[in-house]
Amino acid sequence: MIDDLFAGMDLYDDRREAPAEGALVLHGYGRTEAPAFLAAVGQIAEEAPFRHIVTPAGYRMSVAVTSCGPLGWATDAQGYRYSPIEPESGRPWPPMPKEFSDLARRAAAEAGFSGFAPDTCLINRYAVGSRISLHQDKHEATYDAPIVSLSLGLPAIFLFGGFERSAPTTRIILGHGDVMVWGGPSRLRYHAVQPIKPGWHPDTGEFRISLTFRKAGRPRREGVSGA
Ligand code: MD6
Ligand code: FE
Repeated sequence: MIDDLFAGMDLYDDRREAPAEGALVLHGYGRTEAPAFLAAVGQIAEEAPFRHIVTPAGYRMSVAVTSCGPLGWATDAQGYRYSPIEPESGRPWPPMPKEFSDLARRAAAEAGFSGFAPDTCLINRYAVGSRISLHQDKHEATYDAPIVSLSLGLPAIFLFGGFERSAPTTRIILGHGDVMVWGGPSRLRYHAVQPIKPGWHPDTGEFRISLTFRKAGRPRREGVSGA
């Protein structure tokens, strides 16, 4: 059944879906950039290797992560946080390639969020069977900016929910090159990634890679001295 759905995907290569107000799926939006982006991810991972995050509760996540940009995703006994330093190496995260932030800014603008300037790009690597359970993204200093995610490689079933964990979810298939934006009234919607199904993609092999762009740090208050 699902295989049939995936088999039909090419027919709908650049279709757009708006699962809720403030949310937009741009199928195929990053397909042209994908090979260069994957090469850049390989370079970033040489400097800041993919690591399996161990949650504050001691659970080792199945998804491996790294980051680029001024801030990166870190976790320790105190919980999750954004840090300018990669905790294992003590060094700053690799810079965010301009092509990454440009794509994120253009995609955000398509969804009505102009001027998006991400200060972090979280790179997730999902092996077959890896998943992320239902959660809200709320570790950022401001919810004014949207979240932009680019999917590469094996497809994922993304569940897009409501404002309570128990709310019904919409299933969205995110394939290679698909971009999803959620912000404004949808910024705090619960979401999840279902376990990645076995498969093989010519560009990523047995993995799904997602790049998620966020404005994590303090909003710049322009014109306010000392801000
Ligand atoms: C995705 N990731 O990889 C969705 N959220 O497509 C997330 O929703 C996410 O990977 C917060 C922190 C890390 C994540
Ligand atoms: Fe999330």
